[in-house]
Amino acid sequence: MSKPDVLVFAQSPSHAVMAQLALQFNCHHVWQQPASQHSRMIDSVAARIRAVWTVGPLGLDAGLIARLPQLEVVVVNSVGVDRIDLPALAARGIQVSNTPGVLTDDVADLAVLLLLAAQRRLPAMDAYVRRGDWAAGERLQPARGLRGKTAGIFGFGRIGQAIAARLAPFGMEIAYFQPRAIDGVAAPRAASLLELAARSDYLVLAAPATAATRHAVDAEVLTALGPQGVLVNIARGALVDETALVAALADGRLGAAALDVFEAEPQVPAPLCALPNTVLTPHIGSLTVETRHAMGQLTLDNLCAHFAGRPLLTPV
Ligand code: 8YV
Repeated sequence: MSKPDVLVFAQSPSHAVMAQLALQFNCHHVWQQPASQHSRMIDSVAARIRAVWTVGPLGLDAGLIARLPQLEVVVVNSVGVDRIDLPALAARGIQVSNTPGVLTDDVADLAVLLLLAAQRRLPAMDAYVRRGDWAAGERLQPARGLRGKTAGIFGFGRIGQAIAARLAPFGMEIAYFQPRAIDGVAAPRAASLLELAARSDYLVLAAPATAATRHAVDAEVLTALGPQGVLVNIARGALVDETALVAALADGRLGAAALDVFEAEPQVPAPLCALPNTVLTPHIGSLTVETRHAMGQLTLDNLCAHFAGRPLLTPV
């Protein structure tokens, strides 16, 4: 029997995963082509495509879905599926999988790294040494300590709770907000995101991007977080009104921001790069050898399960 045709939009850095994918499927690697060739390449194989392999940040829109008449399954090598048109897929009974769980630890670790880097002004301190300011006797102001401060976590699912578990041993108080209260957790739930921001020194975003969370972190929330407050975002750029964020950071209503995700990534607003009170990373929460292998393997296992007539392991 011939191998199922799969449209592959993004490479996994795991060679083992890519090798298994090539062995078991007839792969059409869109990512290997220059962007100008994508449409032509997709058209040339569209009629045969039974599966799509993609990642959350790239997404999959209704227009492309409509071009694939034989599509049965979409495997997303990410946990976030906010850019995948789920209603368009559901309307055709096309199954979708993602990669929950396997990236939790690394993403939570990055949240802590960003929080500490913003708190202790790591990029500025590194620059201070490299510029020779230390040797020149330039004065330094002390940072603020973590013990006794409150970390407010917006979105208290797997990743939010893993961040809380890492921050509590620093002597921090933890609070969270999300619409649904979670039973059996010690952390108190704030009545709203605004209330969470007002009681927090650090506001850490770990919520999914949805219509309800889009720009939830607005000027009012940022002002409530305050001049000593720090915003940390390892979730999705769409959660934050970036124009309001730039304004709050520039006029001192907000202390600092540490961001791994941006609304129009890989484009990062120039003012965020120019501000001294930001720490910026290029969406690397899950970017470790181990986690990217585990994500790729889970994505592949979902694909294999579908074509073996078994249920998806991690359906969306
Ligand atoms: C990216 C993420 O998917 O899982 C998610 O939702 O945002 C990241 O892990 C990754 O960069 C894409 O491979």
